[in-house]
Amino acid sequence: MPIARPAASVSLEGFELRVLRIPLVAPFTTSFGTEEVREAIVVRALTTDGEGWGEIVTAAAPLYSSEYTQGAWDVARRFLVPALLAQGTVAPEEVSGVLAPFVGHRMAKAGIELAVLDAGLRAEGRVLGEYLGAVHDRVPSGVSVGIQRDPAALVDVVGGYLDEGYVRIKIKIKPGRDIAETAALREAFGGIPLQVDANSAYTLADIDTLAELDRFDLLLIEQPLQEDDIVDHATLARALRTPVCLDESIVSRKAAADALALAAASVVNIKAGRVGGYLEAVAIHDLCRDAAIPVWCGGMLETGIGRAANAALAALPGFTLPGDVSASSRFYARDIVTEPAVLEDGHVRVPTGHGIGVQIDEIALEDFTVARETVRR
Ligand code: OSB
Ligand code: MG
Repeated sequence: MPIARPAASVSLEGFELRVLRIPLVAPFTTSFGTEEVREAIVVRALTTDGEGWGEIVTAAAPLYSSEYTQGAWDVARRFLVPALLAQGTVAPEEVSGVLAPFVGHRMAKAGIELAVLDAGLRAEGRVLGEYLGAVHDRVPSGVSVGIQRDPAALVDVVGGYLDEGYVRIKIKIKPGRDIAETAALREAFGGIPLQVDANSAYTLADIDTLAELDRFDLLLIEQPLQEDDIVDHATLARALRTPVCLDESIVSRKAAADALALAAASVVNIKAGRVGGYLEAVAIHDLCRDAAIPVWCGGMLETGIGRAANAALAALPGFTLPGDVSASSRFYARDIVTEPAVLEDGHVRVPTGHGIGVQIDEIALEDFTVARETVRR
């Protein structure tokens, strides 16, 4: 369902941008590298009716996608923020149109749009989940597990998450760190809901290895090939029994429609940052729902800001698979919101406060800030 009732327009006075560096509880290793610190940009929209918060989910280096923190910082302060401030008054639903002339930079746009949306909803006393069309008050929580030293270490780490109550395990894989890892988890934990994420580490030349995964009854394999390999993903999908899910490739509703038309994916991971915002994410949810394609909510190691908004998004009816919507403690010993998301019976609550529904811990925010700039009208 498209957004039923638009949010209030806001009269913009400025935007505060901050780069944060928040230590992770443990290094997070994927096929493209290891992160020990989360570098994120927090956006504070300053309006005549109060503030709104958003998060730009870029990482320090352009390894997952072409976006990265310093690039997002530059495009935000030089182009995106000035374009919005030039409007003066803007409705949250108008933000993407105002920013559309600037090509790409979807994560930067998404974080700014969320700040404006949060400001508009808070000013009206409305809740993000209800605004987006949420139909659940809590969502099942899956966990994304990085590549470990060896399969035995992976079994240990996954065992800990299962003990905590996570209802679905996703492991990162790459060539040479795939079959033995998956086999070890099946051996140790039997038929748990399990999926793998390759972050583009394979090519069609690896089709035999990828077909070996078929014997493990995985929920899905996420993004085995490159971002622009839509036709190759379709070829691979025909050769595998394991459902192919796309992450990196789905950068917009157009990309989603094209992937579905080519049968390149039978499941879609939706990340608001990757697609340019929560409204675009809802549009992709809607088109996948119409096409009977299950979706789930991906994550980008969000702080409590993005984590709250992701829980709201994941509560829409088409999100029929558990998402990477984990507790704050999965990544952080200390978060920047006053009530970080916790795991309750394998689920995370959809916030019910106004806007994104969480309050900023200004002391933590200050402690993690490494750069800041305020751009005013
Ligand atoms: O591919 O889903 C991914 C984190 C950073 C970049 C890409 C990905 C991920 C994750 C973590 O898998 C998901 C989370 O935030 O829990
Ligand atoms: Mg992924």
